[in-house]
Amino acid sequence: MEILHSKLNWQPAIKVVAATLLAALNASAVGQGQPSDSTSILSPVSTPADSIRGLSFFVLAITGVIFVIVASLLVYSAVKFRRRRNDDGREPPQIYGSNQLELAWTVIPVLIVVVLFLAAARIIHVIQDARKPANAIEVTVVGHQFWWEYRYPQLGVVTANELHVPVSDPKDPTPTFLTLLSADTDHSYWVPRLAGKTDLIPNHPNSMWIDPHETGLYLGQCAQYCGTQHAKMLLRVYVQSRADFDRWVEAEQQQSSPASAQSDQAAADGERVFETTACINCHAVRGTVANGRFGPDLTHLMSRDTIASGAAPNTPANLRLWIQNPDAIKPGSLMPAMNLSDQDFDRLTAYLLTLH
Ligand code: HEC
Ligand SMILES: [Cu+2]
Repeated sequence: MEILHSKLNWQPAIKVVAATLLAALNASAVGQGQPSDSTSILSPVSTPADSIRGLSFFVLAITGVIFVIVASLLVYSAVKFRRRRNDDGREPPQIYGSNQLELAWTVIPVLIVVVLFLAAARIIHVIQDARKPANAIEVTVVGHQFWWEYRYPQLGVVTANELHVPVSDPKDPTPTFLTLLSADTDHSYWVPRLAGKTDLIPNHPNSMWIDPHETGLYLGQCAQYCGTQHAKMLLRVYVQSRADFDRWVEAEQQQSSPASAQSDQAAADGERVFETTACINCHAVRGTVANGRFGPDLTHLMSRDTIASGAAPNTPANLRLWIQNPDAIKPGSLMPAMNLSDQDFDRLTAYLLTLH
């Protein structure tokens, strides 16, 4: 009894819960506070996402009208024909076989379903049967547990986790067509402001396209449970002006100059450690003996803002932590902790920092 009476003050607790919920909503809607970070399906910047939003509103409007009509009739009947105190208990008159009524409630729903079907079929056609213009950018996306590989076959560029595409001017569209493959299990590509979800399935190439008409960073997430670190398999799409994109491509096409050619002794030592340990079995650095494909291509590691598929910002401290103990950032990631000396980790980090 005493406990019941000692008045628990719930107000602060409720405030904390509300604030947390709001913060979570906010974070998912606007990322780091910039509108372009938003992942809201309600603010599309690309034709497929735009068509999907239009279709959703159309379906919502029709079903909304049906809901309002049915709910009003229901409430009206429940109130009007409720049992009253002076009720004589007799059944109301039973009416059978009204052809008009039967026809109406068969034909009208059939028509509604046909309209919804045609509207959806039209959008599916617009998105899936879009023709690829000659100047489209082509990217092959390979889903891995738990990161994204991006290959630009026309441009000779290979990178990871951060997709760069040019903005597409509606007057002179330069869309990007993605071929979706998987190296292991099912993943799903979903950047809500750019397009709907498409799965990456082993041995079954899928495709999708985007034509973002605003520059900015658009975020997404692997949308198909693919293992322990599925939640840290984040998507980052950088939509750039054509000039910025071309500059990025040109930089990515370069081989990085060997660290041994630079004056930094630690980096040169780190390069030797890198090339004599298992790193090279899983990672590629173009122009060196490292040509593994199990992990991300590291040729231009430092051109990326994040490491480990968006799990951490790409800072020297995070890089060192990552190679020493990947599980500290991404428990269950498929990169093993390498068990080297502290000095070797310092050297390796110095080397990685030269991979511009
Ligand atoms: C058994 C294969 C394997 C070995 C060996 C390995 N890695 Fe990795 N590495 C991976 C995988 C897989 C990832 C991606 C992990 C993820 O994001 O889930 C990765 C990610 C990385 C990243 C982050 C890249 C990015 O852009 O996100 C760096 C840096 C890296 N490894 C460096 C190294 C270094 C240095 C060594 C050697 C000391 C090494 N790795 C050894 C498989 C390996
Ligand atoms: Cu995945």
